[in-house]
Amino acid sequence: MKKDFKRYLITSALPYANGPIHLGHLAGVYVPSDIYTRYQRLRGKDIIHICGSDEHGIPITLKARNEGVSPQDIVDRYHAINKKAFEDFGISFDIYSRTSNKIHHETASEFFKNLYEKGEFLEKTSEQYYDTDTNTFLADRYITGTCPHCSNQGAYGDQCEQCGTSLSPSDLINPTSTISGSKPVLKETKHWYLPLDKYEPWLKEWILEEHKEWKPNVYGQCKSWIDQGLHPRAVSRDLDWGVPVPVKDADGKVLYVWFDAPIGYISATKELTEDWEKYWKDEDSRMIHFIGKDNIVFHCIIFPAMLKAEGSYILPDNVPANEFLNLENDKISTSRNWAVWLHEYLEDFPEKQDVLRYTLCANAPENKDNDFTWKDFQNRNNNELVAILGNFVNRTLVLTHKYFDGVIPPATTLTESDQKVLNEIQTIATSVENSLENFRFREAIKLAMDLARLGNKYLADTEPWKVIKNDEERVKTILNISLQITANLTLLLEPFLPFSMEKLRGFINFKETTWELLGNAELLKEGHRINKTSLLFDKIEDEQIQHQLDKLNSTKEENMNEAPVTPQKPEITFDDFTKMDIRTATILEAEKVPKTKKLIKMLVDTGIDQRTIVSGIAEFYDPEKLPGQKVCVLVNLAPRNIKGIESQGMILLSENSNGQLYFIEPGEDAHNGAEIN
Ligand code: B3M
Ligand code: ZN
Repeated sequence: MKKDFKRYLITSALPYANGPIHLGHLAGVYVPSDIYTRYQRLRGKDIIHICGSDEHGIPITLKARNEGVSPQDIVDRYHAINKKAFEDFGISFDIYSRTSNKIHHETASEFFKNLYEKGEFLEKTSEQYYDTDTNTFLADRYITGTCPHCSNQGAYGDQCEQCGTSLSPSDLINPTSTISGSKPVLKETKHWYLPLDKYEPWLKEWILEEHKEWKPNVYGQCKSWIDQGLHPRAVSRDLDWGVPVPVKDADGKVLYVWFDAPIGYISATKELTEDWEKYWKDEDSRMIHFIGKDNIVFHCIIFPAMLKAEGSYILPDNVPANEFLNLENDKISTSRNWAVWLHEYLEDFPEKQDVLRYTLCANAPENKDNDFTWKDFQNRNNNELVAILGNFVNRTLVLTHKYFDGVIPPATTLTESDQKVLNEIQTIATSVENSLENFRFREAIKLAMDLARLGNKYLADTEPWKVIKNDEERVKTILNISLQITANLTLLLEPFLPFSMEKLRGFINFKETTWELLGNAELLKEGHRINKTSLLFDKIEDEQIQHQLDKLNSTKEENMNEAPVTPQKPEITFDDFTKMDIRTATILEAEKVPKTKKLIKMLVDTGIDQRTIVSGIAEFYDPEKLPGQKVCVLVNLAPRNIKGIESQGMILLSENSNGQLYFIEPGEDAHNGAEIN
């Protein structure tokens, strides 16, 4: 942060109101944004946290069509569900608005009109895919086909979810209408385009020069977009759901959802406060967008270009986007029901919101995709929350009741090590602050737990339960210090574990929630009375974890039974088959192809020769572990150039129902070059 800002404007990505929220959403966006906001609030900052439902776009209309209900029915349903889920998990937005609101339609409409009148748009008629069965233009997710980059057959018209490339419908090979399954035709239509190319020099300067402090994953994605060259981007769609394009001759056209959704942050602020302009238009305001990695380009390039074109708004100062969270080693997927839905979690673990918040933060996908496992969840709870934090607090409070009737004893004489422990509180607090200011939430929560570790160690070192037998004065001091640590914990952990800290404040009868008090060794005064206590956390048993794993396993089985089987290909002769020369081979060397997500380059011993083969398996195999792996290779396939490397043959792979690829493995003792028939 370069300057001292007067106020903070925090936005969290507006989730589409087409389905419930799962723990991937929570980990990637809302737990970090909530921790950050709560922390700044404790510091007394002027801060607002904005969110709401994204209720436009094809994700909504598709869902409505699939269910045979209206888009409004869909957004009403999921807006209510998601709003409640966020509340249940203590995600403390100042407003959870929605983009179907009147105020949003007006704001987005005005924004568009403003740019239109300034001549900021290009107006262009072009041919686009059209579904004649349903009379619909096929944009974005209304159209699927094969990705030209990775050959994924289910790529969407706006993005390939397998390789992450952003696409337009004309990039797709074999395009098909998602609505009717028919082959689309081309038809002329007019749209408005934001000339991103015009903003390229400015974006280069603003991001690549002035925001080198952005997280490497964010900066890197922006750089790669800018380096590839920016092009005008359509900001309208032929659709009957959304904000109508507010100019003449625009019947049947609405604003592209990614044009209106970020304006939703502005409309929600307007709805929240009459004073909205001071957050959006004053250079002393610091805007921070919390998002997942698939939203980076929209928040770092397109929305800033829109704001710049408008001219009176501030720009985001940081966009701490996270990577994705996987679940038990597999991509979270709504369609495959491979997810943990927040409302279901709360049914199984009532009042354990903080355990999930804790696990998701401690294991957040900050710099790379990460995996959530139920085992890790159990370990974090049992070995950290129960064994460290809960244990320390419980011992302190129980002993205070037992020896001093629940009244804070005086700290009479401090030893040197007592003083050291007290000083350490401030040191820990400062390091937590530093991590939070830099959006390093995993580090922050680990450091914050160090205070509980410190307390535990202090009790273990001083052993008040033994000392009580012959030196009650000393025990008074020990417990006084332990109680001060406990009170400090309620402040330090409040952003991370708000439910438990509220409970703990109740136990110790302490009301302060001011960050500046951290480090204070007299938060609880001598003579102050604490309340009755109970356990702060309790153990999660193996059976509870097994129950979750069983649920996921039954999902997996259902998916397996439902996995679509492609129809049989046209008949071939035996001769056709024998033309293929497939051999047993062994991988000798393997390395990732730079600047690709999926490709691994291998040196393979086919028994005939040693040759180079490139294969799209980097998501499933670690190159370091590949040497020695036996594989089957189609050796007489004509060489192909893949990312500038000549690939001489093809390794045979099978795919499971989750899209995971596996080597087809020859028998253990098959020698290199053995034919496979
Ligand atoms: N609804 C996309 C998403 O949920 C989108 C975010 C909008 S933020 C302005 O991934
Ligand atoms: Zn792809």
